[in-house]
Amino acid sequence: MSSTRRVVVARRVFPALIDALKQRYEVVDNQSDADLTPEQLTRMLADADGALISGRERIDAALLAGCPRLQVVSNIAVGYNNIDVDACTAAGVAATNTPDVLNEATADHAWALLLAAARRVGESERFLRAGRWKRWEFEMLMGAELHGTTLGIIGMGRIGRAIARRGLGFDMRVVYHNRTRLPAAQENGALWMDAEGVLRTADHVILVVPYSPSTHHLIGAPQLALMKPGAVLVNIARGGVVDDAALIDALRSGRLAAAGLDVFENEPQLNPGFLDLENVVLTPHIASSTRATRNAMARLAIDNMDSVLAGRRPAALLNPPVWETAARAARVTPR
Ligand code: 8YV
Repeated sequence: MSSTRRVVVARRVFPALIDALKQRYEVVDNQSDADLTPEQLTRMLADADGALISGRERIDAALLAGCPRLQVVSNIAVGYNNIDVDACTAAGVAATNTPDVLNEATADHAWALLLAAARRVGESERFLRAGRWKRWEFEMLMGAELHGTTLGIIGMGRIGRAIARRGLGFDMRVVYHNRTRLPAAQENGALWMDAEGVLRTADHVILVVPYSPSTHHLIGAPQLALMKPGAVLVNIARGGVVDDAALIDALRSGRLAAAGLDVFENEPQLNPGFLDLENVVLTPHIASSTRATRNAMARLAIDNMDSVLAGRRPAALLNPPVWETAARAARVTPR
C-alpha cells in the first residue's frame, strides 16, 4: 500500500503548478479547458483524495456519494455556487475557495467595463474598424459622464469595496447595498441604502453579489425600471443575477445608456439579443484573468487542499462544521 495521496486537477492550470504538485502527490491532470459531464467528473474523482476544480465543476451529493475517499474540493474561484456546501458537510468533505487574492484584478475589470460602456469604447472601435469615420462631429459618439456622478454598488464585500475605492479617484459619491451594513471604518464614506434606494439614486450600478436562489434575477424588469434613465449597469457577479432578456429590452429601448457584462445566464452561451446591440460591452467571464491573479488563485487553492490532506484546517474553509464531524474522520483513511 502506497501512502501517496491522489489529487485530481479537473481544469487546466499553469504547468509549473502541476509539476510542483507531482512532487508530493499522484496527480491526475485533466489538462483540459473543456466542461466535464457530471458522470465524467464523478469517474475522475472516484478514487481521489483531493480535487482542484474551477467554478464550472458542479459538486453535489450525487457526485460525493461516488467518491468515498475524497477529503477536499478546492475551488479555484471565490464564488462557490457550483458547490453544494451542505452536501459536502454531510459527506464529511471540506470545501474551500479563493477569497481576497482576486479582489483588485476583479475590481479593475469592473471599472474597465464601466468605462468602456459609459464612453462607448467598443462601439467607437467598431465604427473606426468599419471605415465609417469620415469627419469630426461635435456630437459624435457622446458618452455618459462618470466623474463626479454617483456610483451604486450592490454587494459590498471585499471586491465591492475595492471597486468603491477606485470610485473615489473619479470623484464619485458611492452608495451601496449589502445585506448587513458595513462598520463605518470599512464604509470609507459610502452610504448604505436598501437595494431599491441604490437603483433609484445611482447614476451607474455595479453588481457584485454571490449567486444563490435569493439573488436569482435580483435585477429584472421592475428593478431596471427604477434605475435612472441613461444609467450604466455592470455585472461582474454571476449570470442569473440579472434577467438578461429584461436587460436586453432596457438597452434596446434606450432606457439604460449601456451595460458592461462579464457574466451571463447560461454562459458560455449568450442570449443572441446582446449581439445586435451597440450599447453593451461583453467579456467572457475574465474579470480575474491576469497571470498574477490566476496564479495566486491556483496557489491558494493548492494551499487549501494541502492543508486538508495534511490534517490542518485550511485558510479558506467554506464549511467549518465539517471539521468536527465523524463523517470527515471516516474519510481520512490511509492509502
Ligand atoms: C473564476 C470567478 O475565474 O472567482 C470567481 O468566482 O468568477 C472567476 O474568478 C471562475 O469562477 C472560474 O473558476
